[in-house]
Amino acid sequence: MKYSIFATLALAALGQAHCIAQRISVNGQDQGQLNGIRVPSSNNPIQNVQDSAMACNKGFVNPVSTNVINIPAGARVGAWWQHVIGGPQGPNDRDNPIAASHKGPAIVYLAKVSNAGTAGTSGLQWFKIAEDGLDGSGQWGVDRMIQNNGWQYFTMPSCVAPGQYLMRVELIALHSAYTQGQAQFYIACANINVTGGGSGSAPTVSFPGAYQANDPGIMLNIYSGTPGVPNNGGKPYKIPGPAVMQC
Ligand SMILES: *[C@@H]1O[C@H](CO)[C@@H](O)[C@H](O)[C@H]1NC(C)=O
Ligand SMILES: [Cu+2]
Repeated sequence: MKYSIFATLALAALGQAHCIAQRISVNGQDQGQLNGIRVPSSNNPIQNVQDSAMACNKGFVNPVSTNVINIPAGARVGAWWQHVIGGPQGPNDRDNPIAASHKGPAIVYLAKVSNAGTAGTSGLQWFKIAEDGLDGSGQWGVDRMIQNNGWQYFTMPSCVAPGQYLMRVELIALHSAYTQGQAQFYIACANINVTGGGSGSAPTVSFPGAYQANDPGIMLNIYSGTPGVPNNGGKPYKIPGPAVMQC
């Protein structure tokens, strides 16, 4: 039964068309592979919004980096996503940095901690510092990450209070999100020290807790309009979570 073998392999390949955040850049300076970031060893997404791994993922590469990356407030920051740790999975990997089917937003949160290198990830209060959803041309945050060769770029708000934080970078893939529980959450947390900055504030949330399985930005059919066009039927997309910090 050659056909069924091929079909099974194809499905398995699709099922693994995921990604892992593994590198941070600050104002164009690459901070190095696995440095200052808690990187999961599996590229499988989290799908249960109540999973404790919604904070910072789980199953980290060993040893986990305890280095802390200095980030000036106002800096242009990047998080590098690739299909597997190290980059593409083999030559001509069409699913690097992630399968193009995986449309959805790119989001960043911070949580204040006393020691970013060693802080635990439960019970933290997270505020949102950046989000990139669906634009008027039908492009998603994930599309922009792919166009930037895996870099999710954002700005560290100029008014963030100086000090140490966990920085939670997140992509949400919505291609199957028309079924509850099928949105895919890709998450990693970096250990950072914000320098400069100010005294800005923003609403905080918990992970898990901030998202519900039936949130309008988590359970929806992004193919609800023109068949095959993942633009949410031309309607605005509501990015999940609280409002972004404003300075
Ligand atoms: C954070 O930055 C401040 C200001 O530059 C510095 O004094 C402090 O040592 C840094 N902390 C860490 C953990 O890097
Ligand atoms: Cu996937």
